[in-house]
Amino acid sequence: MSKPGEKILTLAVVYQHPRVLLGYKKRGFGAGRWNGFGGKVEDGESIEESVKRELLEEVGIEPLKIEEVGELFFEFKNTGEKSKVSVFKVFEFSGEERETEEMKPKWFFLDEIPFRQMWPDDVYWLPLFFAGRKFRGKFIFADEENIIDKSMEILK
Ligand code: 6OG
Repeated sequence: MSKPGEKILTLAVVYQHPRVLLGYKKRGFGAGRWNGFGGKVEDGESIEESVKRELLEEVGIEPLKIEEVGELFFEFKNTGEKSKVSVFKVFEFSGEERETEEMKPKWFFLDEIPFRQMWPDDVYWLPLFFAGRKFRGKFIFADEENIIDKSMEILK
């Protein structure tokens, strides 16, 4: 369920142990950071359909096996923006990842993840993601660099 003023977003991370596929965001919100793939859920589409569309648009792959593994709530004190991000794990896909106008993809080994060039919340939940846990987190940001409050709950 979404609350008034809260944006509903998806984030899909392709994980094929021991590597993870991330994208370097070239434009828009979060530009200059490595992240999974995703964006706003549009009117009339399901969350899963949105994940499929974003993966095709941003990196040219079609997910074949996905699972929703987490929920992240974000609030930015500087802009008042609030969002809810559904995090998906992509186990299998077809096609070959390619660079698009929005994202430059790259495979990383788990011990090479560029946390310093990622959103500051990622260091708290990505380890849970790789450990196969389900999670719910809430992060209050002062601005795009600084977290002022957080909570993380492991669901399973
Ligand atoms: P567009 O605005 O480009 O979608 N996203 C976040 N991802 C992480 N790891 N941390 C955050 O902390 C995030 N806030 C948003 C959701 C933005 C994409 O970025 C994700 C979307 O996949 C604040 O349509």
